Amino acid sequence: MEEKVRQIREQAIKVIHESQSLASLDEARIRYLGKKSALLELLKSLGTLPSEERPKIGSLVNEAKEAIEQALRSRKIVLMGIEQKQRIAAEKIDVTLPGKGIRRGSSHPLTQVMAEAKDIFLRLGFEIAEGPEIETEYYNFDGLNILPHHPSRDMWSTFFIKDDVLLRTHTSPVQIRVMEKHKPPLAIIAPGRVYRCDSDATHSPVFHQLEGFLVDNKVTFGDLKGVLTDFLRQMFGQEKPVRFRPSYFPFTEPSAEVDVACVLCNGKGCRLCKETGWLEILGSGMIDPNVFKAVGYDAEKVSGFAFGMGIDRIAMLKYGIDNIRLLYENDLRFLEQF
Ligand code: FA5
Repeated sequence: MEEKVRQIREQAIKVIHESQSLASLDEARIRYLGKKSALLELLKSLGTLPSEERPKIGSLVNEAKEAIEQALRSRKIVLMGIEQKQRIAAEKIDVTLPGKGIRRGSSHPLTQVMAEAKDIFLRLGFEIAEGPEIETEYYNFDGLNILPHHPSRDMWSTFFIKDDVLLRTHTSPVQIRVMEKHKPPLAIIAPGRVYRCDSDATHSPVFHQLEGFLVDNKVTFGDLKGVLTDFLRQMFGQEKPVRFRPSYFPFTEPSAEVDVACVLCNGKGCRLCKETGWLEILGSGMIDPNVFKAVGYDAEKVSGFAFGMGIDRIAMLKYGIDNIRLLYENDLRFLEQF
């Protein structure tokens, strides 16, 4: 019996030392210490031995069990170390491989031009105001002296939502909204998206305007020209040909539009500028007394100028873009150039 216990113990320790993986070590544990192991069978058969032999064999079996458990623990530590090393070697990153590279994005040209235009006016002391893109007929037209049934309404091809509600056709409604709430002096810009039923190389059904207006008690047309000339020089540089041209808007009197030399022909005349050599970028003028009346100002005491510029047109002129649609197609080959 003693010999049998010794044999089991030696064989178990040998098998444990020779185990090459945690899985085979676990198999050895089940085989030598599990419910069906030879050692457990021996313990169960202790009762069949003469009583004077039982304590001795019992303690031999227990010693063998402890020795096997100790061998299992030590081998497990060794095997875990080996397996960890193998895993680290397999997962090793080759830092010399070329990287995937990060593609850098950039702001949309319209965002860039809008930011630049806002910056110029903020430096001149203007503050930013906003208004809704879904407007009422009153703010888009009536308040701006564009009365119902007056032919001047045809200047804006309007998307109506219902009788009195429309997509704003310009940013000028913000003039009324701000002046209704605040007293002069005011120097405000209102950037935003506007909508018109228009579409060709220089007209888009959705485009961007930047409205500006300044109201105080002795504002002159000279102030309007000074501010806009300063803006145009900062935006396009000293060299770019620009011109002021008399015009008409129901909410300004007198009125003027500003043109910049055409992006495609630089003034010679082509299909884009309809052979004029110029592209119109903004409308402007001295605020009409009827607008002041609509917001409750005393038209005898206050005066002011206003302008509304097309940001898309400015982007076309600045970057030499010959079709406004390119700004809305989101073609990465186009956008990556900015
Ligand atoms: C207006 O919208 C006036 N509210 C501007 C104004 C404000 C005048 C304050 C006086 C005082 P107009 O319709 O001309 O004006 O548009 C102004 C500018 O928006 C144009 O000069 C042009 O640059 C741009 N624009 C007009 N329609 C389109 C369009 N469909 N697509 C792209 N840009 C456009």
